[in-house]
Amino acid sequence: MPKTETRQTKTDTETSNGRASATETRTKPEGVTDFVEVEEAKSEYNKRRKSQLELIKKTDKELLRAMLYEMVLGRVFEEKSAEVYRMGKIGGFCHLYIGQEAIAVGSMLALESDDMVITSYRDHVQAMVRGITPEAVMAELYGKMGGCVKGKGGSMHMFSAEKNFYGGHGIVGGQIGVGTGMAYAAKYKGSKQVTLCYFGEAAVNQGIFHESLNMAQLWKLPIIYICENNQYGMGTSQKRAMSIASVAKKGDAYGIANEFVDGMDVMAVREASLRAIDRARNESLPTLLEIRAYRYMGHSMSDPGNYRTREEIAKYQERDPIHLFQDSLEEAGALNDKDFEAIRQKAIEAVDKALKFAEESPLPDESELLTDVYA
Ligand SMILES: Cc1ncc(C[n+]2csc(CCOP(=O)(O)OP(=O)(O)O)c2C)c(N)n1
Ligand SMILES: [Mg+2]
Repeated sequence: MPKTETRQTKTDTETSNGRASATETRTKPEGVTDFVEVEEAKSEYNKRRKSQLELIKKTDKELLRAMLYEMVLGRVFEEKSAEVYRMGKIGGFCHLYIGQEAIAVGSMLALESDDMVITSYRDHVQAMVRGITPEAVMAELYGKMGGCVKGKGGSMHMFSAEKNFYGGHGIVGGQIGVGTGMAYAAKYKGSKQVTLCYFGEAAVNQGIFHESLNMAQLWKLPIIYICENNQYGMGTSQKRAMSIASVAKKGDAYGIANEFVDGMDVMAVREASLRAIDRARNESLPTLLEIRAYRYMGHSMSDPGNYRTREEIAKYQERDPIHLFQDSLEEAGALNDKDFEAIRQKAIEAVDKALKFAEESPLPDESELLTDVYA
């Protein structure tokens, strides 16, 4: 069991979400992540930094610019979503992606446009990286007609058949089975499409993960299972819920190629994704990627967050994926301060435009109530 540590705090000490603690002493909850893991990640990153800078120098500048833009857009979009959610403009559940941007960007910008993507409810940024406009995502959050599914799905159910983005699923792990079926269909039709299937680490404890991986390897399906390990399933730390810490190694049980990836390093995510995409497209074989990041915000907007400390969050934020990428781009001489500012401004303008669109978009007409509803 993880160590439990008690320490003295002042009465006005706050929990991670800003609530005052009532007691003089506070017990660190079991399973709070040890900081040592951040230190290890830092030292590994330093070891591969030289080769990463070389890689950046060889990468197309427009692609690097697009990667940074999508990460910044995702961050600004989610910050704005939190703001308008608190104002009561968005209803229902709302799960933010802040801290995980490098995963969506590093993996999806390595795909071809006819490849397929399926994911969980933490889907706003993934939808945008896949090409659904910020306007259509924001209007969907508002439940308006201009949303990508005309306001019927809301935060958890972004979808676009045109962009081959197949949701946005609320049942933990449900998309793993559906994604496996999508990859089976692609193989059956000989379409050469690759499927990217995202899920959180808490979904890995479910049967559907194991059944799907078994079938994918047995039937040699062109799929990449991406476990976005943000280290928490709602308020439960992975350490309290999983007997073996490595998600990647679970792939060994089914003979699936697997890799652990630093999810704060967008170039590392891209490289691992390219290897897996190549395996899927050219050998019709699955891969399991465990991409480890950290969820900065609560599980959803209604999470009080009193199961972890501010210090823990701050420690992970030292390796912020956007800052790490900017530093590398600058050091490699690929982009400069002016470029960063221009990218940030463009993202702010895109989010402002999306917000205006969502505000002005009409609510769905009553006639929409049963349109496109199948169950
Ligand atoms: C089958 C099922 N069980 C429980 C829930 C409630 N639930 C919603 S999100 C969640 C945690 C999932 O965590 P993880 O898979 O790590 O994804 P993350 O939210 O961290 O992205 C749970 C238990 C659910 N939606 N579906
Ligand atoms: Mg999680």
